[in-house]
Amino acid sequence: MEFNSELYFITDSTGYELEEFLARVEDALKGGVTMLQLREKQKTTRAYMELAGKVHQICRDYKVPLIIDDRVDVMLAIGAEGVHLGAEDMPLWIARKLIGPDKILGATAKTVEAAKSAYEAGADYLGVGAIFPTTTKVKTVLTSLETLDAICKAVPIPVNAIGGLHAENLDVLNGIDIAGVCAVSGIMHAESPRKAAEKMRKRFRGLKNETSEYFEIGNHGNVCSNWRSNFTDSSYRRYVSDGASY
Ligand code: TZP
Ligand code: MG
Repeated sequence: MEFNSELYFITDSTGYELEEFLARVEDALKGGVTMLQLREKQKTTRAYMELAGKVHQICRDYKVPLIIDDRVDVMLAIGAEGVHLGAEDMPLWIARKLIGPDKILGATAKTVEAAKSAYEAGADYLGVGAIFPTTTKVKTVLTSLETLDAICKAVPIPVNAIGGLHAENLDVLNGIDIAGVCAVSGIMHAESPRKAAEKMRKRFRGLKNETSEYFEIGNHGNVCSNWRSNFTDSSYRRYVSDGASY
């Protein structure tokens, strides 16, 4: 499955009525979000599934893949495009067995060793952070830019930076071979999620100052359409010309 992690919006429904939450999600998609993660920590399985189904419908309208945080069962039940797992969730290799080769498997990694293990266990992309302190409820520690850079160099799958990121502070990521940036509050709680997303994507693109030329192929054939890395191993890279890949 193809994905583009350039602007990865991670939702937080805490404190919003359903309608307002869904309206904010859609507004963000209008602003150019390329990938969306539904992240729910308090909901029952039933409530998580119901919300995921609604968000999935909106994502489909914008052709944006929906990734479910933590829960392989919820992802499979609603037919979402992928699942994101951390160190306390189901082991990645088991998740990969359950979801098959075509679903997107994301993993959190905070060290080079964890990044390599996640790649070897079947992850298609990594979320690395927190880069800046975050106001979002999460068990995390700060990850240095040096570690982020080392992770990008250590694995041939796309790496996204996460944690306290918004349009105004992306410059620190300059020169690091990330595929994209993740944001919860920078988009979710912005006065205008659409404008926040637009600005963040524009800034990220400015930072990268490049267009897509390569598809990188993860362990399982899931491809990231916006990213090119320093890896030259041809088993991971297909050159893309005129929309055709070979
Ligand atoms: N993992 C590391 S930091 C973080 C997660 C889930 C939260 C990011 O939220 P925000 O609001 O973009 O800082
Ligand atoms: Mg998790």
